[in-house]
Amino acid sequence: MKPTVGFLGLGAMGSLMAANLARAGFPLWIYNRTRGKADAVAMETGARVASSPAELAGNVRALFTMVSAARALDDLYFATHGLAESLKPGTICVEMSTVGPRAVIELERKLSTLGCHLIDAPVSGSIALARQARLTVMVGGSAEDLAFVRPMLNAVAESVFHVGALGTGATMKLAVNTIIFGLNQALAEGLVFAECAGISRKTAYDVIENSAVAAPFVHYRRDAFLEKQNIPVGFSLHLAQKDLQLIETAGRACSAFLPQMALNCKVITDAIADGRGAEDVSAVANHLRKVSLEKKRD
Ligand code: NA7
Repeated sequence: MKPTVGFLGLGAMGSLMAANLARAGFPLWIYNRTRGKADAVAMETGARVASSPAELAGNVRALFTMVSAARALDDLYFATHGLAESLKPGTICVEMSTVGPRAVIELERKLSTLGCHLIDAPVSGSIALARQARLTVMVGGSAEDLAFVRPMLNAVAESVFHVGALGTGATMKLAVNTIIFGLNQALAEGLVFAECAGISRKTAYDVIENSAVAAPFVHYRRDAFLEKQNIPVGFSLHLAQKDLQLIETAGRACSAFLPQMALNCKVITDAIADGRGAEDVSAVANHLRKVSLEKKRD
């Protein structure tokens, strides 16, 4: 009999990951602040919906959190009827959001007083990869705790890396994201440069996608950059700014010199000030188009 697991945070990524855990045969309890999303996952998977994080905590051997920010994590654990009210000693808590190493280490300090174990296991990969259970997971924490949850991580991921001690998974995720934001910025810039010189956007993208820089990111962001209709926001500029601020803090803590990150942060902050915060990160290209047009008029 597989151990019963819990999953909290059923947003765009979390709902797909929880469904894959259920598909792999793990008895599953789920919780989401907005109940309707949990009911939808339950309809699809047969998972049991907890009425509070506390109810979920009392029923599981391991639990997974996938939320938008450290504040959300704090609410799930420590608000009234939060996880901390009924976590059993020995429960393994797996933190999969992008919250940075400081939040993870702070959380571990509190959970250790309850006799619970924490590992950080953020993910890299698109919504499509989450659906196909082909994410990459980077883990910080003890090898023993990882061994216990590895079959569960294998249910959502293609690759699971043990990076090192607690917090290193969270840091590694930020290192990957600083490259993602660099790629996003470079792609937007190359595209807008070509367009300003009179080359069609589609032609420019076709060339980039078949050139030496054709990383998987360039392929799966094609529709977003070519602005096809009805493409959902994959990753908002507000979320990108949150991640870049986490990268800045974590980089400063270890004296890493990150000039590309600083520039990407500035461009994204300018795009948000221009009213684009809720748009997809590919909207950086629209921001560059607008500034380029203004320069042309000057
Ligand atoms: P989404 O789709 O924006 O989902 C965010 C989830 O976080 C969603 O379940 C939210 O619940 C939950 N959330 C946000 N704030 C809170 C608070 N205060 N309390 C409880 N739950 C909360 O994000 P993704 O699934 O795409 O991504 C999640 C992580 O992966 C994130 O760290 C990214 O950086 C990468 P709601 O449904 O709004 O009630």
